[in-house]
Amino acid sequence: MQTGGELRRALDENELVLFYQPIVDLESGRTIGVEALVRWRHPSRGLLLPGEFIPAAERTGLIVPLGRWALREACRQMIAWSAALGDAAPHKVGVNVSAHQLQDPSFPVEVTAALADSGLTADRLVLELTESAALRGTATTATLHALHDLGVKLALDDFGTGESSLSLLFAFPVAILKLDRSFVTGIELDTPAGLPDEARLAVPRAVQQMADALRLDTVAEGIENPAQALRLRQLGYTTAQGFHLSRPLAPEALAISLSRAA
Ligand code: G
Ligand code: G
Ligand code: MN
Ligand code: NA
Repeated sequence: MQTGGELRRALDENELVLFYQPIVDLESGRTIGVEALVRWRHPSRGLLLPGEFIPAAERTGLIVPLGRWALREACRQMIAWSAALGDAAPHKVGVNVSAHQLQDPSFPVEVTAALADSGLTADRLVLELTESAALRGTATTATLHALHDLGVKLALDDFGTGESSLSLLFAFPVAILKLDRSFVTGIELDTPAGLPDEARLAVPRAVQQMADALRLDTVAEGIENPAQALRLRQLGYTTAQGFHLSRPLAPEALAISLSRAA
C-alpha cells in the first residue's frame, strides 16, 4: 500500500509512465488506437501496476493531478508518434478519467489546454469513463456536454458491469461502449453438445445490437485468444483490445511494433 506522500513524490519526480495497449481492427489486424495505462517506475519496488496505487490516489485526491498529467502526457506522445511514424501512428488515444476529475467544473478547460498545447485534434482523444454514480450528477452532465462540444469522444468503460448502467446511454452524449472483459471470458467455449454456448454469447450479442441501433462504436475488451476474436467478429464486433492482440507496451516498444507492421 502506498502513502499519499510517496505518490506525490512520484508525480513530482517523474516516476509515473504511461504504457499503451493497442486497440485493434479485428479484420485487418491494424492498430487503430491505443489506451493509455499508467505505471509507476518505483525506485525500489520496480514497475507497479495501477491496482497497486490508483485506489490510494482516488482516496487521497492525488488522482486529480495524476489524471491531469496522464492526459497531457498521452496527447504529447500521440503527436510524437505521428511525427515519427506518419500513417502508422495510432489515430486515437483513450485516457481513463476519474470521477474526481469530472467533478471539477474546469475539467473541459484542462482538456482544451492539453489539446492546444500538444497540437492533438479533439477527434483523436477518447475519454474513458466508469463510475455511474458520479456520471449522473447535474454538474457532471454539463461537463460531459462541454467535452462533447469540444469534439472529444466519450467512452463508457467496463460497459455492462455494475458501475456502468444502461440509463447512462441517454444521460450524456456517449460515442463508444467498451464491453467489459468479464463478458468475453468463456465465449469461445462450447456446450457439452459441441455447440456455441448461447447463454454466454447473449450479453455481447445484445450490447453490439444495441450499439448498432444507437449508432455507437464498440470495443471488446480482454481478448485472450483467437477463438474469442472469431466469436466476437461473428457477433458484429470490429474492434477489440486484449493480451491476445497486444499487452500494454512502453512507448518505444509500441513504436517498434507499429513500424514493423506498417
Ligand atoms: O493496466 P491495468 O490493467 O492494471 O489497469 C487497471 C485499471 O487502472 C484500469 O481499469 C484503468 O481504468 C485504471 N487506470 C489505468 N491508468 C489510469 C489513469 O491514468 N487514470 C485513472 N483514473 N485510472 C487508470
Ligand atoms: O480501463 P480498464 O479497466 O478497462 O483497463 C484495462 C485493464 O485491463 C488494464 O489494466 C489492462 O492491463 C487489462 N487487460 C488488458 N487486456 C487484458 C486481457 O486480455 N486480459 C486481462 N485479464 N486483462 C487485460
Ligand atoms: Mn479503460
Ligand atoms: Na474496461
